[in-house]
Amino acid sequence: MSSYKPEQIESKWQQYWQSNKTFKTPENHDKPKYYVLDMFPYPSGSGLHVGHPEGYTATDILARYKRMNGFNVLHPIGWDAFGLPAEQYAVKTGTHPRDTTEKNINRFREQLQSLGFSYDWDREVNTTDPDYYKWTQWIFLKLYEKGLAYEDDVPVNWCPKLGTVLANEEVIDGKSEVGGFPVVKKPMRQWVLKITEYAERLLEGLDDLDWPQSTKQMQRNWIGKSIGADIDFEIADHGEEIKVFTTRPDTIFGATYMVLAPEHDLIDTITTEEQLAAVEDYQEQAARKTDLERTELSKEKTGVFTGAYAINPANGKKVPIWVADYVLATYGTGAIMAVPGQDERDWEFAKKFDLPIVRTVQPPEDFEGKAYTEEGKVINSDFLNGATTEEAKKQIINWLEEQGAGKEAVNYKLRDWLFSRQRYWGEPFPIIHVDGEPKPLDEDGLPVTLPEVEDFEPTPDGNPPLARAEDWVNTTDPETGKPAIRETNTMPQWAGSCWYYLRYCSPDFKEAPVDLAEENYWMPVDLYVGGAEHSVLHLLYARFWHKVLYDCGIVSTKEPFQKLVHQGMILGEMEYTGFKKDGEWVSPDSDEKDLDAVKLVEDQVEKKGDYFVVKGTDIKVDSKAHKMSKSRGNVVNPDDIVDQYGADSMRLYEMFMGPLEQVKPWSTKDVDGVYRFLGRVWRLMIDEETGALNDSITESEASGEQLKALHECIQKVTSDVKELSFNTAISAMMIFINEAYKWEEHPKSILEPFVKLLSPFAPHIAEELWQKLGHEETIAYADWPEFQEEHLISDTQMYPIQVNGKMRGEIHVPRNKAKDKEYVLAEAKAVDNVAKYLEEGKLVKEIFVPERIVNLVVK
Ligand code: ANZ
Repeated sequence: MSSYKPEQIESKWQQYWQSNKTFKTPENHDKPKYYVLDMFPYPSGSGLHVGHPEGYTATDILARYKRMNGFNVLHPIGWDAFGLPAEQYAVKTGTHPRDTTEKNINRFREQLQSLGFSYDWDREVNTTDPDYYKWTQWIFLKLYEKGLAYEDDVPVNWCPKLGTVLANEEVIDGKSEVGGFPVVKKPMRQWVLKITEYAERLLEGLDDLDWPQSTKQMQRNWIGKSIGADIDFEIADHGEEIKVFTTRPDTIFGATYMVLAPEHDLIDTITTEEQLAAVEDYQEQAARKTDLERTELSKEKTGVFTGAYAINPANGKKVPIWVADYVLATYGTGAIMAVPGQDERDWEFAKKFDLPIVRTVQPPEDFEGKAYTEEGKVINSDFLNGATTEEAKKQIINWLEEQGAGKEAVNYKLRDWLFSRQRYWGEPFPIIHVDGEPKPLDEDGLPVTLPEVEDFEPTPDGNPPLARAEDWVNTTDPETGKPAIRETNTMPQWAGSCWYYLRYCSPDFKEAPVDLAEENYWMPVDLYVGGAEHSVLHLLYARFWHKVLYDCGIVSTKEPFQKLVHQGMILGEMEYTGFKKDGEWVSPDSDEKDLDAVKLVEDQVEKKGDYFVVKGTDIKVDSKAHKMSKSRGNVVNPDDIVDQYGADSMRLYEMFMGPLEQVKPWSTKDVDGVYRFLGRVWRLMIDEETGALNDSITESEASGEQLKALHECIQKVTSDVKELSFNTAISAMMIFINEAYKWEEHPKSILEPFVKLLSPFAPHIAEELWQKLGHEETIAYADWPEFQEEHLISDTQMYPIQVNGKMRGEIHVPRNKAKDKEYVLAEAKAVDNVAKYLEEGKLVKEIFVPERIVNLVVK
């Protein structure tokens, strides 16, 4: 019972923490706070994967470290549990998504508890719990009240044969992924959230956030702000105008034709009789393509003439109006002025349809390209000639404003957020329809709970599954008693994760999604850790809702997540492939043909320089780690690792693999390495036979050397934890333990601080050792060891001893004698290997450099 047996220690401490509620969040606000948050998991049917504990261990270390540093810590977890997999499983098996979800959550909870994470389990949230989604619905009502939620006919992917709407990913080359049936873009009534109204604030808010630069850049690109002008082109012999958005108003004299998106409203009114059939035919074809297919630069341009002309306001020239699908209905105004001289797509199009090309920027002499898209000197542009692009933009905008033909404009790529899904397993909308008009329910009508249905598929007429629950759908307006129909769409899975971090601040609050006093104290989140796959959507949607809640006075903070870190993906074990020719190993780079590939295991290869070779040879092998996947058979199950090595080893290993944010291959052999390290920690303190403290552990005073080793470790671990550099912190602890094994005595005053340093990483073994060292209280709130610089200075000074400039030995003198020339020289001369040379000749000179070196010159 005395050697290191994690299975006996770990469940004991997990039970202790649970029954003592060790990690209950303090209710008071009288200490500084630290809110450390994990992206809550979707409880899938396959349980935790090894990527989960990576981020979760990192945040747990911080949570524990901060508690030991006197902070009130909020470290919660919950479940993002609405979503498609549970619903698809229900369609297949008839099992209600609620049952599947509950089962999966129970499994996830057990797994997380078996890893010893210090969550406050009293604050668990579950997005599918009516007590939770009541508030998701409540926030929707706020959005509705503010005019930020509206119904619109949105083009969706409609598959008539399957009778359903499909996601973009489910459509391949205009056909359904399942069955290969034609899919068309069809406008359908949907709920949309006006995120575009917050585009500028979502952009500005990024500046002050401590987030990875790449993530901020992805958000900026997604929002896609462009500054330019809106310009009105009059349609010849027609009362109407075409409004275009352009980022290059300076090129207007080169606008030789115009293009409308195939969905543009004006097409019907301006197309001439002769062109009507061709235009309608073209519109139909365009409806079958995705935006990506339409705008790809390499795709052959297509289009059709409407028969109508517009007047270029700059020079009064008549230019033809075309319809082409490289212009998207959803960006800018859905129409462009085409400037083939300066725009590549317009160039391709003009060449194909033989439209005029006028350059308005002077290309350099050696320019051989087609459209010249850079800036430069303006040409062929009347009063703009000679100006730079920058100047010309200002001049033409002023001129257009004077003429009443245009104005400066800003455009965003960001689109309003399509917020409804034709699914069962999501939050119902708190909306009824009375006389065909949407009407929000009152707050006291919440939550609108999901009705029971037997069949989770959409109905044959394309309605969501909720339409089957007729008793639920047909209701009355609580205000007037009139018959009403409930909204049968549900919210997308993003909804619940837009505000869960707020619920944790006051999970039982009955008046609002969050108690403002608690929000005031806990928010913003000080550290948020989760996958980089959420760089755009989740993080943007949550920021949007947060800003709306700020405007409603529900929260006091403008941004939810102050610091963000993405953990790197964990790949499967390295896979090695050697190559043979006629039974002999050859390098994969060799010129030989028809090599036989041979799978090798780790023991058959070794690292040489930057690559791996067949063990005992210089012959290179291919080495590569792949994403973990069932089909590849390289999935590591965290449960197996915990069973075999214990949770502390699992935690320590995942932090030791390499920098948190890096992509890293798994290596079970290295798990064994950290397991052995923990075994060494254990045996340093515990007698293998009796299970009691070793005799070497004493109350005696620590030596200078011991203090130095400890304080080096404290300094390194403390600064590394602050920087989330956990792998190097663990190395520092390993160095300490190696040092400690050299000592005969182990003062408690040295070992206790070390156990504290270890505790955030490997909390179970730390609690056990802490107890054996004589403490009755948990280590979770012990004071973090304080680093004292003075101990770093060693209490001895080393002098290298040279004779005639050659190194002949070294001495260690006590610190208080280090500058004592006579003492040091006497000690130096007494070294056997030095004395030998002194005897052979005559000492003519003694060079003494204090605290550096001794050199004796002999003749
Ligand atoms: C004339 C022009 C001349 C343009 C030139 C570019 C270069 P960003 O920067 O992405 O905002 N555009 C506008 N609306 C469009 C739509 N609905 N579909 C496809 N293209 C559209 O791009 C703005 C530019 O993209 C606009 O400026 C317009 O072409 C085009 F030398 O107008 B430009």
